[in-house]
Amino acid sequence: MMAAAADGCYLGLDFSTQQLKVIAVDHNLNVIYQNNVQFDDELPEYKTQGGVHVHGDKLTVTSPVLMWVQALDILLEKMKNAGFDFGRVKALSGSGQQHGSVYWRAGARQVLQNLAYDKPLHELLQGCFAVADSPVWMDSSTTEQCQLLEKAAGGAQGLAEITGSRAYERFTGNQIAKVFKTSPGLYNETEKISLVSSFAASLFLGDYAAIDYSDGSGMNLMDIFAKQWAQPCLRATAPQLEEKLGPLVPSMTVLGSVSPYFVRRYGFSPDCGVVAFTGDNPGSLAGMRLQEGDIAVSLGTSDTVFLWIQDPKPAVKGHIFCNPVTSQAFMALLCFKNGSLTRERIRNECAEGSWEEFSKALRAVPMGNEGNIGMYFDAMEITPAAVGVHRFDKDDNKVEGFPKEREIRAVIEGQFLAKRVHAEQLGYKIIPGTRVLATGGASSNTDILQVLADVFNAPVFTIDTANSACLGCAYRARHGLIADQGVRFSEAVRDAPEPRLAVTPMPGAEQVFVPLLKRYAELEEKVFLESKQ
Ligand code: 5FX
Repeated sequence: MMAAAADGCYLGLDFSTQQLKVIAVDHNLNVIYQNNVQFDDELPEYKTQGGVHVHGDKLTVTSPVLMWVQALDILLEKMKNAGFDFGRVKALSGSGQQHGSVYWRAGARQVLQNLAYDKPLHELLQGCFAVADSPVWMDSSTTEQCQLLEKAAGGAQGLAEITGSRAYERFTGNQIAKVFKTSPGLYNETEKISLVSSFAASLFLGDYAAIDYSDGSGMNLMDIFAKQWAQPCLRATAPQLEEKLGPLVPSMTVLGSVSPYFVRRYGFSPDCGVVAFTGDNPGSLAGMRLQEGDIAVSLGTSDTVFLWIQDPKPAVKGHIFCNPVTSQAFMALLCFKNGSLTRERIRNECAEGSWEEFSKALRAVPMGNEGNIGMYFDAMEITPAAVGVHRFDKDDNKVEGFPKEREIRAVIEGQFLAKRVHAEQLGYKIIPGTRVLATGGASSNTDILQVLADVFNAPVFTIDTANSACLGCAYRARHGLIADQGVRFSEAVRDAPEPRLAVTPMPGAEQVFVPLLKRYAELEEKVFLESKQ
């Protein structure tokens, strides 16, 4: 029997690096169920550490694809045993770690379309993968392939202007090129290549699922503006690639209904829709309900920034992806390696290891740090590729050190100036109504958030993102069912919990930080060029 609309619920799944997660939300977007399967602990026979195998060269990193399939068997059994009513699920969607790839052997589609419901998926699909160990995002073994691809696309900037990113080792095209080069036999046996996201959608669909625009943007193979495969990139990667990749679709597409296997084995409704799966970062953008002008800043071991961008300018730093909740916009992703470890080092050296003392110092020195600027790249930074500590006085002279309180303000202001500078270089614009959404460890410190609000001249909200990709995909499942009626994602998720307002910018912040942003950009470029020599 069909569940009444008000009884309906939506599932979001996240095939992430270390675990498979599920969240169910009801019609009002309240979370009604969540569970997970940890790969290392619950599937020890695959002998992964953190969900992956790091190979002898330390550069090659893979995960067994059958482990992901078996994790889904376990998760659905857990849900069944907990009495979860699959018949209520009106639609499901999901996300996968970005960039990873799955190689389906010729004949696998037939198997997917004819799954016997009395057997678990991992038994049925055992012979379906030409490459048993899928390359994942942690792999960095494809430098040679990256160089060849950039050459074919007119250089790093040329490639970025087509695909949204310069060549990155972990991006799928370069991984596919390596499979073709090192195992041409396996490549030729492959009838279909999926991303982790579209592979997971294929399991539910009982057929090959299309790659969505947003996760497809993490491959170095897609023209993100034309929303088509970029032919020069395909040609430079491997033969017959377009056939193996199949079509690209908008991220909110309903791909079809769940396969009869799930109806008979678990009691899903035959009408339960499968909405295109996407990457975990796009999934998080949906979970945080980022809107035009918003920026999300995750303050963790490394700091990550997500942006909603209307008119992107791809660069050799950062990534532009198609936006997962509307085909009319883009998102950008920036990674900063020196995050909380650097903040903690300065806290230990300048505030006797105390966050309270650290906060006191932030309050004691006026915003703008009297024109002093610092860059603290303890480890080789990603954005920009530079290393070392670099301090400048108000006249841009290099200085050896700052007094302790100034050093504390310099590290926090420097980190946030960098985020705004690089965001704006990618085409991001702060507009009236812009919100900064802060997450991660340091987002519990209001004095740090005050600096963030001042540098962006925008209010800062805090948000819990522990499961944002998974939650975002439950929201996307709901939106997918009504997107073709012209309902926007933001309207579909209006009832979801709001982020909490933490701080607003101080009066005069913009006047202080506009000149500092300009100086920071120039000084950082100088540091970057010096680092290259
Ligand atoms: C993004 O480009 C990444 O490589 C990672 O954030 C993965 O998506 C993690 F799953």
